[in-house]
Amino acid sequence: MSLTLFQFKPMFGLPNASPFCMKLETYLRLAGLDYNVVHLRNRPRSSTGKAPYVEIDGELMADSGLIIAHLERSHGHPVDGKLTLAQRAEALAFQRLMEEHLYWVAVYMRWADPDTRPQWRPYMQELLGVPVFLAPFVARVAQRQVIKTLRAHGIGRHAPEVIWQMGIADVQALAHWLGGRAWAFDDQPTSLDACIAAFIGNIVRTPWNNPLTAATLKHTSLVAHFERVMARCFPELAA
Ligand SMILES: N[C@@H](CCC(=O)N[C@@H](CS)C(=O)NCC(=O)O)C(=O)O
Repeated sequence: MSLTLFQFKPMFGLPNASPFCMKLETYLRLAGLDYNVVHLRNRPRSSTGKAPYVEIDGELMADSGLIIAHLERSHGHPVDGKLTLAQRAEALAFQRLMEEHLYWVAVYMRWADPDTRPQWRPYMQELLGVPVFLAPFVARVAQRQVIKTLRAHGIGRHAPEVIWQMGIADVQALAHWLGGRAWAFDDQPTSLDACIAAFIGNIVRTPWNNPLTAATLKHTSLVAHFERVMARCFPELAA
């Protein structure tokens, strides 16, 4: 099988500043699948217009969750195969908590928080690959678009302190559920561990202060879990 992963370039000492890209790449490493990486310079050319996406034997496929499900099916369930139906249900519920709710608080943290917006600008410029003289203009347009999306989602209609509390509650639920366990289930990491590490890593490795990062750093078991996944899957980047 030939597999090419199209994703953003690494940032913040993380494999990826997109939790979805980091989740998928972590899964590929847990599964021991060979892949090439192409770093995106323009908007993703996937059917959804989002990253990550992959080309598998000439076929394009988008969405980290659908890609993982496809790879699990076609390779004999190398990562999640031992999970019971009840564990799969728990994994799906937490995946949705992170991807459909916590994600939007993280988007707010990175793109829209009026207190720290200027600090994100140089990273955004690097990520979007725009020339310096265009950066302020592109930053304004991109931020306006993100703020519109957050309002359309609904979360962006709340006051900042409410948005932070919503994200902090998600992280707290994850921390309480994981407790002191090394992995989400049993004695081996699964795709849920990839997802947790991708979201927690993207929150704790944010290089500026904000209430979500500060609260997450207090959950030392979650931070240790992220570092465990990094040491196992990305030793070249692990602290
Ligand atoms: N459900 C998708 C979500 C992917 C996603 O939202 N990717 C973001 C980066 S974190 C993206 O490509 N955004 C570009 C855009 O919305 O234009 C997945 O699991 O892959």
